[in-house]
Amino acid sequence: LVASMEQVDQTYIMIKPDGVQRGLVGEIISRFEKKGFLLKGLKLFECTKELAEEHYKDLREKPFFPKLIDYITSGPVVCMAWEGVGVVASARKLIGATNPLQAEPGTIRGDLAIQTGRNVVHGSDSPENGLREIELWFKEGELCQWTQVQVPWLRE
Ligand code: FUP
Repeated sequence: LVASMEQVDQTYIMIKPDGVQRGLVGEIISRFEKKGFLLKGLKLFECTKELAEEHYKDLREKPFFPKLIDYITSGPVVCMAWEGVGVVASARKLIGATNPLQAEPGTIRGDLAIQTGRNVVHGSDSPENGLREIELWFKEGELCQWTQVQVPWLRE
């Protein structure tokens, strides 16, 4: 079976405070759900400054870093862990470019946002960061080990 030899990855997806405030939670979750990935974890969560800083530690030298931390901690976020073959790159395609004005129509940012500083959603940029971020945002016991009923017609 070719499928069983493929690497199953996990990605951390987060609806940022603007997405929650604007009532886009269902719309955004729905796009990942309809794509067919496996949902492993989901929670509404108010994150601390420390957690936001750890999450975005690679950007700490950037001039926009303090504003980014204020934004991410300005209200509840929705944390999600999604699993599947190719889920990291595919989720980034569903999300679209960092600057929503450059994001293609049909992507989440392309359809729902206009500013980089209010781009409604985060997605891990590599399988390594997917694992790192899921570990950072979820506690043990918050992820579910379950198998999806094989949806007819989703896979050959
Ligand atoms: P992405 O992987 O698309 O989330 O983009 P980055 O990791 O480069 O940036 C993370 C977040 O920093 C963005 F979602 C928004 C913020 N950011 C700014 O506010 N200004 C910038 O010029 C770049 C990023």
